[in-house]
Amino acid sequence: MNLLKKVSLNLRLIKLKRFFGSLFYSMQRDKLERKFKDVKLLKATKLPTNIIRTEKIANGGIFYFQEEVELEIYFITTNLVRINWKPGKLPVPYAISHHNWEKVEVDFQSKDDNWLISTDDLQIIIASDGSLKFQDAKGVTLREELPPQRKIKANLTNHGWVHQAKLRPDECIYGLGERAAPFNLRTSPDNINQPKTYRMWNFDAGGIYTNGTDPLYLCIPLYMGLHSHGSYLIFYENTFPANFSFQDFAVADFEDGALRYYFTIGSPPQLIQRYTQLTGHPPLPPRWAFGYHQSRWGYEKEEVLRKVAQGFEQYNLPVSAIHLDIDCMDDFRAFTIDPDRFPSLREFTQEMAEKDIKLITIINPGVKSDRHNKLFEEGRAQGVFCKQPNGQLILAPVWGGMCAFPDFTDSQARHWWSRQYEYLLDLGIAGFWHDMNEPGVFTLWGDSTLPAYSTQHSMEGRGGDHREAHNVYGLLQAQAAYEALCEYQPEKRPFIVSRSGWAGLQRYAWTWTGDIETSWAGLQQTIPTLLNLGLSGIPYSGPDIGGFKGNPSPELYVRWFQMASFLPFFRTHSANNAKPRTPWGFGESTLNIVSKYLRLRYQLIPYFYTLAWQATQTGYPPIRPLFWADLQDTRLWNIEDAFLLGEALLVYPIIQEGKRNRNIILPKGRWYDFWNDTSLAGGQEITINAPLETIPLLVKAGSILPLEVENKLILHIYPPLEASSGGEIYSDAGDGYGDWRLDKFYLKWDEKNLKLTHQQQGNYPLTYERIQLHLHGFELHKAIVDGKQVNCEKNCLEIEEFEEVLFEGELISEYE
Ligand code: NBV
Repeated sequence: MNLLKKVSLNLRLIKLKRFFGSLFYSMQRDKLERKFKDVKLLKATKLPTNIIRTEKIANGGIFYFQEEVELEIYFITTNLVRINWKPGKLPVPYAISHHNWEKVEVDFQSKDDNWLISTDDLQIIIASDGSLKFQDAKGVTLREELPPQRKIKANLTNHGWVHQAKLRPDECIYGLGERAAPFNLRTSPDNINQPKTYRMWNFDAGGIYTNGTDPLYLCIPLYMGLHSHGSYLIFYENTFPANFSFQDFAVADFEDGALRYYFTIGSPPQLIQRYTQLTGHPPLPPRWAFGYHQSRWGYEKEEVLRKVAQGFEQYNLPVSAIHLDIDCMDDFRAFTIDPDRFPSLREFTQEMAEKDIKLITIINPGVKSDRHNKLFEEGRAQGVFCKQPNGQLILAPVWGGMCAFPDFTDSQARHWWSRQYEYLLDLGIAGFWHDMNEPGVFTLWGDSTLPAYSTQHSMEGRGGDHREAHNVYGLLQAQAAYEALCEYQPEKRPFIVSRSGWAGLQRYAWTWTGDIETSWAGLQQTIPTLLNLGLSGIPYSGPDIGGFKGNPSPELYVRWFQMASFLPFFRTHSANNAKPRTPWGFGESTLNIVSKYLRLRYQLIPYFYTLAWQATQTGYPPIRPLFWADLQDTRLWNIEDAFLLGEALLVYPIIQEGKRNRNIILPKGRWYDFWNDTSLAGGQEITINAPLETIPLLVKAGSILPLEVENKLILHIYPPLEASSGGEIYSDAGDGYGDWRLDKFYLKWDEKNLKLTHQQQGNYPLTYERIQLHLHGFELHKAIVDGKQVNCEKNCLEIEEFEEVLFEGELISEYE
């Protein structure tokens, strides 16, 4: 039999095996679920009736209603409150990273028929029927909640809660984690691509998804409401499946658990800041992570990877990481490397390290159940896998056939899993890419995950089924990996990418937007998906450049690449049946364009890195919606085809085939066209040219944009519209936890001249040989650096460290 025939026969056999595995599993799952599913029908929904007693407690109060319903209000700070309606199983606090809050002065009084509980910043009016009104310090109502409904089953057990709030006509809704939906999640009746209900149930889209697919891999029961009276954020600390919808009312319908939520008011940046104070700030990633990542499902052997790396060398293109998909595993067994295809991985990682390329490997949570699989035998002996109520293992098919699944809600299982990373770290693997961790399994029908009722979890010892554990499965796997990397490589910062997750994932991992379809619609969907992830506290994400399944046209690839060069996670990836996708794979003219953006991205790394440092302090995502720049301009509330990168850059990608210009709305202030310095008045709507080689990119007046070119730091200075502005650059060794420095810059008008002052904090030495100052929108006549006149040419001057520079000249004031 010739090789081709043999391969195709093998493939068919594998497919057949998979088919029968999935069939068997789907049938067995249904049988199990029939046995354990609580089929007693919903009997009634009950509302709290009257308040029969109240109790003042530290930081808040408790309201006892008839019908055995209890409401606890607890102020965590003066503007962040935790509300808990009972009864209902309290959550294991997986999302919460900060527990020791200070005492808050709370005022507690009855007023007419209502109760009022307040701090200096936030007041809550509790009516005797259980409806709540949230007001700011001035008494402006920001949210009105209806009395929550408690769902009761025929056996009188609790069955979760339905929570509703009135939405204002102009109110926009954002968040919910990862969604293939419009940026504003409020249902608009005429948008057919919009889900009417958003499900909270992490879901493996199974190789492809498009606009309107819901749910996706990473759901977070959090949303932000923005309307003409202000904005607020609500985060439900409940991991059970739920349905959310936003028509006239915001409805959150949970299948079980207590109705427990955190609520805060303020501007969107303040909301993110408070939410990430509660659930954790993202740690600083290693600096190389902001470089370019090349990936493909189908890099089958060492030689193929070597060729890819050589391609980057040959075309003189920078690359920071190459990802190894499931092709690198030995018989799809977790934490193994195929010895035939990667015979000397240790030497290979070293060879790549010499070229400054890191290798990242995929990790799937399923452990192949096979007596010859050491990991499986060890895990079984230690009792770390998920079980059925009768103690038997839950097995489900993934790549390697029937697999057992570590119960990451058990700290011992996490610890056991953590230990497994050491082997690959020791081989020189620099980071890990967690896939299929919803967890996703192969089914022929029904939900493609573990049985919801019959899979038992530890939930840190207190017990629970998969309905409760499912949404935190990926989060806790990421925690195990993060802790492993901290332990085994304390001198390095972890780099983990996780497809699934929940509130708090930002503490451990990046994510990517999974198997987005290769199409213009897929490109367009990426922006709202990333914006909503950012507003859900997840700052680091990006799409498969070009889409996962299918082959992008050169034009689609160029436009996708251009956009992605301004996104935190900058990675090309594709399915195994797509053509190999590299910057040089589309011909010379595409290569010329793409390499220009690749280089620009590397120049922008000091800017990305500074944004990352800022995220460690504030939780702000690098990618932000346009309203971040001016909340008062309601036109910006629905913009979903553009984004801000930090404070300084505004990116208006081209997301339609054949388009060579596009309409843009500029937030207030003044903006400069990055490519030609044209100065544009904020607030206006204009058309901007975008030939194939150009992505519309604008810089805000007053910015100091740091670019790194070889050993030079170029500060691009855009004069402020107001009297002054400022900027900062964070730097350190790029990895580890050593010295750092923060260079702060201030720009100030001194009549017609512009003054730049510089202050340094921290001890890390400046590693650049030279600093170039490049002025835009200003005709430079003379520059005086720390009292001495310095040569300047074409609006540029080169200096070393400085404290103060006076730029004499004139603002080029006319603008379009
Ligand atoms: O491991 C294969 C793929 C991976 O390339 C992709 O990025 C993941 O989202 N993985 C999904 C599993 C197979 C999907 C059909």
